[in-house]
Amino acid sequence: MTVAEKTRIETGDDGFMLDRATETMPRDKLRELQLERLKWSLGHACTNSPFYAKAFAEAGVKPEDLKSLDDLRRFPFTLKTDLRDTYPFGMFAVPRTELRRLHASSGTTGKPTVVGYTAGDIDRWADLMARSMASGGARPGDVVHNAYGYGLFTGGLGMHYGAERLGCTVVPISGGGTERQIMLLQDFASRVLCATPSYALNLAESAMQMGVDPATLPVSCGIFGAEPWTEEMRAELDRQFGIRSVDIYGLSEIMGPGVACECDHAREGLHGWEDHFLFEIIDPETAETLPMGEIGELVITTLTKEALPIIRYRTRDITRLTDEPCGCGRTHLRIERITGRDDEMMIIRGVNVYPSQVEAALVGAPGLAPHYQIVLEREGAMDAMSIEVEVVVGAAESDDDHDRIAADVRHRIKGLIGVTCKVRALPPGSVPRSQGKAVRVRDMRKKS
Ligand code: DLL
Repeated sequence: MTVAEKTRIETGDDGFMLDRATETMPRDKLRELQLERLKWSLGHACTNSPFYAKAFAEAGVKPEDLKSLDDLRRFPFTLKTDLRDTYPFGMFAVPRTELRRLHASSGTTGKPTVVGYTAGDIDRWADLMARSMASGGARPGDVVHNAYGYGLFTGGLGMHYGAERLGCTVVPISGGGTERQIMLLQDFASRVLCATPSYALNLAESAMQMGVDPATLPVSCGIFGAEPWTEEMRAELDRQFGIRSVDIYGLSEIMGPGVACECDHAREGLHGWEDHFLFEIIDPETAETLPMGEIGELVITTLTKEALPIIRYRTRDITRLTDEPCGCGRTHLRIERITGRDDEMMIIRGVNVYPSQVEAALVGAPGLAPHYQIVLEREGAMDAMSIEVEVVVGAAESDDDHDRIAADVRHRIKGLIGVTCKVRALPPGSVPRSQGKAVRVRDMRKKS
């Protein structure tokens, strides 16, 4: 099928959808489709992946035991360590010669997590990315400036194939070379900017340093994700660029970007594409499945992946689901903006704190630039958090000014999160800028 044939444009009263029939499928039909595909996925995993054959046997379950979607609870979880333990190809369910592409997560230490795709997997991924981008406001014919990193990271190529499938013109710029990016954004008249939110912020700042107001750039749609970010950060990015930005979610173990994406209509939660994935929320402590609407850990099962079917993957991402109808007309459930990963949660004087809560308290505060880092230290037997913020140019002349701004931030954090912490207000440009996924936390506990 050609790109033009694939890029089926359907418009209606409620706007633009790439695949209206699927995106607005009644929920009972969607569940029927999920059940049929889930049976296939469990059977495929059990027959073709020795890892799953063993895992199912140990849990005493067979694919035939699944009669309803609820029966999935009887099947075992998959953990990130399972992918590491079977490095590199141990979980794949197709012969190596069927793999058309490999990606890998960077990982801070040791071996990366390797994922693989058949030609069919890459094709479906492009479809889902095109669907996500269309839902987020991209249109065929747009120039898409793709500043997600290319390479083993799924962001760059995932977006790239999706944008081409949608019928856009892709600028495969990747991350870095920030000043050049501003020039090309202007010269190529890119309407869509794809980047991590922290890198998008870096781009806006560089534009200003070059004397270019980011609001005058031709961009009107931002497709931002790959890291946690807040409504406050969205407001900041939308204001600086003069755009409407949407949140896109995904993870390499499940596919890459495009597992879920907000619609630019509501921007209230990310539509999780239920024709290809099954979403659950569990209690991260007990691993019990929680009802719709409860906050917990997101667990995802692939329904159509050939090379690497994944059953009940514990993402460690904390969020909640809703199947309330969305104003855009799409029927696929929505995943609330991810608060953070459960392994990023800090316990500060007995209070659970996610970096995103700190971001929400900081971004938009008077005199502050939207750049920050959290430093974790050990104070006796307790963890202590200090926050490095940055003042905007002209906001602080003297040490007293810096102290006043720091005291104000300390007060905001205490009021909004309920913890007392040290705050250092640093001169403009002091906090490291992101080229991709931002490093928000500097953990000094092991070193001190
Ligand atoms: O980050 C895939 C991606 C690329 C998503 C581009 C969106 C855009 P990984 O490198 O495997 O894949 O990292 C996946 O990043 O489990 C979350 O913890 C986090 N993450 C991804 N998107 C979001 C988001 C890509 N929108 C991990 N909000 C996930 C919050 C996100 N966290």
